[in-house]
Amino acid sequence: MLFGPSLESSGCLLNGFGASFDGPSMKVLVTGVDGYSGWPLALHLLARGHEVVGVDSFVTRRRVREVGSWSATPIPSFPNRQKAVREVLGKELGFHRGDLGDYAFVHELLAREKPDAIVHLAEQRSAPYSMIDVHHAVATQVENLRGTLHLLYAIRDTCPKAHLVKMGTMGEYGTPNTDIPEGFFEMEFHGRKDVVPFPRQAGSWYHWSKVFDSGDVMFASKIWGVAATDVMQGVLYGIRTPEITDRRLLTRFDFDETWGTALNRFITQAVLGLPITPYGKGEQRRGFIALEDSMQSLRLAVEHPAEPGQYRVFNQFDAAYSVNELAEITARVATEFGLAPVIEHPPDPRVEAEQHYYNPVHEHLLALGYHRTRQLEDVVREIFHDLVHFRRRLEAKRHVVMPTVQWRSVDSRPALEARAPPSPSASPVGRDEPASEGPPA
Ligand code: USQ
Repeated sequence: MLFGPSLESSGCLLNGFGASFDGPSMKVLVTGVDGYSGWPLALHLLARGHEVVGVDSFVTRRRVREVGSWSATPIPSFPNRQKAVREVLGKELGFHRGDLGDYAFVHELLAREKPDAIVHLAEQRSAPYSMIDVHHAVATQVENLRGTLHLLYAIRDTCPKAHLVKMGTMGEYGTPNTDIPEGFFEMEFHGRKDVVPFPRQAGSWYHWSKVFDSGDVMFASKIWGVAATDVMQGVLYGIRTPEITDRRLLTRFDFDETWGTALNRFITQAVLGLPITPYGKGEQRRGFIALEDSMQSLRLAVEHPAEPGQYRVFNQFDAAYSVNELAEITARVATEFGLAPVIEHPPDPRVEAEQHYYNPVHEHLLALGYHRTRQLEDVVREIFHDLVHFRRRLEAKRHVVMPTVQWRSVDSRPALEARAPPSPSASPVGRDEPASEGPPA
């Protein structure tokens, strides 16, 4: 493994945020650095003493606008984000604006930066977005696979020792009526045994793109010796990490039906006085992990790299909850904020089991020293606290919260476009104006 110059030895000292890494400092390329988890990951790795270079095309900003929404937290332009990192953390965050769909860009990026590790988060991440119509399905699969393949080829040709940490999803496995191992299991068939990838049964075009991606990374590892960690992450929730000590360092927080994840949406619904919406029976169980603990997990993967030619899989979540349980916790905490939420069960717009067995194994990260630091209810309280502050930004977009994208029926594009516009009185005013939410000029 190649290591970049130590930031501490070059005089770039930690600023009191988190413990520094006692191994050699690494140079980490974070693709999707402008996103919900890319941004706090960059902050976390910088605080640990690593050198971080980010890359992003700002496509998430554009696509959230496409569905008529925005982040609850106002997001500064990227140059202003870098400036805030400099002023608050005393660190330099490198950055390249570009699209992983452009192979010349990816090749030049990796040839120039020669990172020790690449954390690949730059993918279309929304299942509902991928289910809108044929164009969104194709864009999701083409872009996600193309970006990963471009990275794999560029790693082979420019930095073959780099460790690729690729963001996958627990949703690749679906909800089989057996325990779910971490990537591989021993299969016996007609009297013969082998260790093989556990079957994937994804539940959206988006989740299938992740399955195909995993196959590509596993294959590149086999033929070229790429060191790879494939992270099967559960559903994220949360708004803060320890490095987010200043308003300018906030990460984005999506809450609309297309981009928001379940718990983040439930809390938004409670703040807005909308019904909390566990779909169908609400007994769908998923693995969940707080944003802060996801950062810890990704950092552990970076600091304990896979071996050349090794393809390893981490099931990255803390605990499984049903969406009913999340709704109940949300409703309980909401009352502490003087809210009176109601829970409703709209018909499930997705095609998924609404009651099922769910017991995935998650041991690999624990073996690397992972420990849960955030309890669900504390994070729920923290999100409420922040969202009450950003309430006007939520109010302005209340019409994009309830579900319209349907998995089983006709294209959902007309339903999305027919959503009522916000009433004039709900328009945002004052300090939460979203003027800075666009890409930099
Ligand atoms: N759900 C509700 N009500 C809602 C929203 C969601 O009951 O208002 C349910 C869904 O039907 C689903 C569960 O909550 O059963 C999770 O849905 P989600 O929207 O929070 O998460 P999902 O679409 O699965 O995707 C999210 C991220 C994706 C990541 C995935 C991890 O958007 O990037 O890969 O979580 S996992 O779910 O483990 O596959």
